[in-house]
Amino acid sequence: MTTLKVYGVPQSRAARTLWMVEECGVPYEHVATSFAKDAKSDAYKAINPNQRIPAIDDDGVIVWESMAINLYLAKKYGGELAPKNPIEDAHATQWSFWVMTEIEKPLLNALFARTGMMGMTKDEALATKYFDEIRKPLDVLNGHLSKSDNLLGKRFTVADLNVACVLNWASAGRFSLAEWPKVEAWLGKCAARPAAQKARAIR
Ligand SMILES: N[C@@H](CCC(=O)N[C@@H](CS)C(=O)NCC(=O)O)C(=O)O
Repeated sequence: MTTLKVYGVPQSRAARTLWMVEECGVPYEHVATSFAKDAKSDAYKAINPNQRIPAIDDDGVIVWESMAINLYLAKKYGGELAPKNPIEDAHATQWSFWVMTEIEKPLLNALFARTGMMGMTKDEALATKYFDEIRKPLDVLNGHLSKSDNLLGKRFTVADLNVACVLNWASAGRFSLAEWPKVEAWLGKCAARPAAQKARAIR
């Protein structure tokens, strides 16, 4: 019996959760909660009082915040995707916080400014200004990936998934990452994973 529910339409940050559950190979029910309407209902408020997506209900355990959800799913169902010791755990947390604080907001703003999504006026100068804010963090990531195949070492883990799912917005906005060749190559490998492709197909 499926006890894991994933809330959120795939055209949202819920795509991260869907990628993770596909990696875990765990049975789940996808509740395609829209952020504009369904997430504002009283019923959903009981799942996520912030009224945002994604959220999960794992047999009564409710978790919201996309990075926290993925770290939880990795540890519970992820096998090799999970941190194996406190050091890996610290580094998985580090990279997850890093991508949310250093990359997510400017990259999303750059995407909106370039594409006019979410009602924004297309403004290429603004898109460039926002993208410029992530150049330094991209240098940091490129430097790390020059010494390591993946973020925690040889194998692909939740740290890679959490960082890659945010950086995927660069291709959605047609921002070239060619200046950061290690990042570009690593991101390509992440996106080619069967679970990532399966999650994308849900759209
Ligand atoms: N920090 C949260 C952000 C969640 C979030 O903002 N989700 C958007 C959809 S991608 C949402 O629900 N927006 C509705 C709103 O802000 O009212 C996370 O990573 O889970």
